[in-house]
Parts: sequence; C-alpha cells; structure tokens
Amino acid sequence: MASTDRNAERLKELRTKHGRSDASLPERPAEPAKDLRQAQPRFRGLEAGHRACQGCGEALAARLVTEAAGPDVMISNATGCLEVFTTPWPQSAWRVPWIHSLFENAAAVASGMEAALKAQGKSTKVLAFGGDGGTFDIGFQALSGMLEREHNVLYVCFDNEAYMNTGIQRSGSTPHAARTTTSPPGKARMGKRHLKKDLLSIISAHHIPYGASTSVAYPADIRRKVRRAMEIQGPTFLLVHSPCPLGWGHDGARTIEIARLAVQSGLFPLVEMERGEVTDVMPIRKPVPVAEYLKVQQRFRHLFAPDDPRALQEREHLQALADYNIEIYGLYAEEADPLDTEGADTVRRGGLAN
Ligand SMILES: Cc1ncc(C[n+]2csc(CCOP(=O)(O)OP(=O)(O)O)c2C)c(N)n1
Ligand code: SF4
Repeated sequence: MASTDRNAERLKELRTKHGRSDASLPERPAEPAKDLRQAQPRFRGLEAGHRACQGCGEALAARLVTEAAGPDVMISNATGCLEVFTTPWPQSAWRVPWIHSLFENAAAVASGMEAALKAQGKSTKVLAFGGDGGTFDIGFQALSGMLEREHNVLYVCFDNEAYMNTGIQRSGSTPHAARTTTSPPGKARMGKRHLKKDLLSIISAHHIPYGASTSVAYPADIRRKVRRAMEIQGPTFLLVHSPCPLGWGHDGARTIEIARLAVQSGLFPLVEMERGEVTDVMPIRKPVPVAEYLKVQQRFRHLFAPDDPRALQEREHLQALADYNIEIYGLYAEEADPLDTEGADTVRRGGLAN
C-alpha cells in the first residue's frame, strides 16, 4: 500500500476512534499535492525578500500569522528584529498598513488605532506585534492597559526568548540557565538565574476572551488560533514560540525541529485560555526528554560540561519545569489523538509515523 493511502487509512481509524469530525482535519484529498497547493492562501501580509537571518523562526511565524489574519488588518509593530528586518528604508515587506511604534508602546499605539477606526465606523482589525522583550518586559504596562480597557486588538508576541535585535540580551522570557550576552555562564552561575516568566497566565488573569500559546513548528495550530482570535470582538493574545538561530546557536535548517522539541518535551506547552480558564491543550503522547531539546542549542552547551556537577543539576531543574507543565496542564495523552504533537500538522506534512 502506498504511504499516502496508509496515512489516510490511519487518519480515518483515529477519527472513528476519537469520534472526531473536526473541520480542521479535512478528508485527505485524492491528489494531495495539487489540492494542497490550491488550498494555500493567496494573500501574504509579509512578503519574501526581507532581511531576516536564514531559518529565522520569527519571520516564518509572522508570515503565518498575517496570512491567517487576512488583508483587512492594520499592524502596530514594536521595535525589534521583526520591525528592523522587514523595513530597511526605503523598502517594506508588508502588504498591509503597518506602523512602527516604539519598543515599549505597540499596545498603546494599537489601542489608539482601534479607537480611531471604531470612531470612523470601520471594521478593520488591528494587530499588535512585539518580541518577548517588547512584550514580557518593556511593553507590558501598555499591553496590560490595552487588555484591561478591552480594545478589539489581537496582540501577537513572537517569543525568541531574548532581546535579539540588540545583541542577545536576556529578557523576562529567557529560560532558566540559558546563555545570553548578559547572562553568561561562569563561576557564579550557570547562565540565566531566574525562571522564564509565565506570561500567558498573567495575560489570562486579565480575563480576556481568548489567549493562547502556539509554535512555529505547528502552522495549522497557528492558523487555527489566529482565525479564532480574529473572530472575537475584544482583546486577544497569542504567544508564538519562534526559535532564533543566531541567539540560540543552532543551524537555521533545524528551527522547526527545535521548536517541535520544545513542545514535545513540555517546556513550551501549547494551551488555550478563555476568560481566565484553560480550555484546551495540545496533548503530548511521548514526552521527549528535555536534554534532547537542550543539546542541539549552543545557549545550553554549558549544561553538558562533563566535569561540572552543576550541569546535571541544572538539566534536572529544567526537566522538572517541563514535568510540572505536563502535570498542571494535563498535557500527557496515552492514546493517539489527531491533534497531538505528532498529529494534525504531521499528517498534513507527509504522514503519521507508524
Ligand atoms: C526604550 C528603549 N530601550 C531600548 C531600546 C533598544 N532596543 C531596540 S530593539 C531591542 C530588543 C528587542 O527585543 P525583543 O522585543 O525581544 O525583539 P527581538 O529583536 O528579539 O525580536 C532593544 C533593547 C529601544 N529601542 N527603546
Ligand atoms: S537575530 Fe534571530 S530573530 Fe533576529 S532576524 Fe536573526 S534569526 Fe531572526
């Protein structure tokens, strides 16, 4: 049996078993390649030809988000890599109205844009984009205000876990023990001392209608969550895990693989929250040891030093953090689910593993 037929059979079995007729899992077409091409969105909010590094997770994530959001949007973009690599004067890679805000006020600018559009009776949706530095740290006050005042804005944070644009400084989102230029490992400590801030929970405490985490490794998940947020009148938030080959120290060709390991290990859980409650998670069937994720990145290389006892301790610490996520969000799923970390996107990308 050809592998596409085998995959179709397997998907059918899973659908029947789980009683799923989920619209996000269409029937496998008779001619997959042709139908997939036809199903590609024609609209691109962010064009090719920008100046991002090869394999930049943020560039791909921003393209996926803007594709899914569609053409009737306006964007307020905080200072950071995304703003810099898309707009080298006099060029722009954006195909939608786009405003460069300051580093700290993308949400405040978006609030004003939304209020102005509302006053004009227009339904154009406002998006706000920021990196983790611009969101977790310096722009948080403006973001909190925007959520509290219930502006009809979708805020998207492209989380590459450091201030990349200015030379890889640690942010509130940098994971514990990671090396950055301002958290170098040495005698005093093993990389960043503090924990990654649990931003999604903080956002969720604003009781907004919808907030979710997603990852560039799962394009179908990104699209579904963007479309969901776009339908909602009111403030919504997406946190998109977006590896940075330069700052994380990995080969650009491995960006997707690395983003996937973060999710499959439990270190970056994919969850959805509505009005302060967790409503859905992407289940993990076979949790991957955290070390598999760490060892392919230079920013964690010191955690594998053979003669430093702190290395193993820190690896165990990070494993405990992933186990904690798996437990509190109930991520572990014993049985295969078409929507798990090896599910929907893998199916679309060439078949379920046997
Ligand atoms: C008030 C202020 N402080 C510092 C800067 C310098 N600055 C510009 S971009 C940036 C880092 C951006 O980091 P992040 O938001 O994580 O986005 P990334 O570049 O990683 O995508 C910094 C520190 C600034 N522009 N404004
Ligand atoms: S430094 Fe990182 S985030 Fe910035 S363009 Fe390069 S890969 Fe992308």
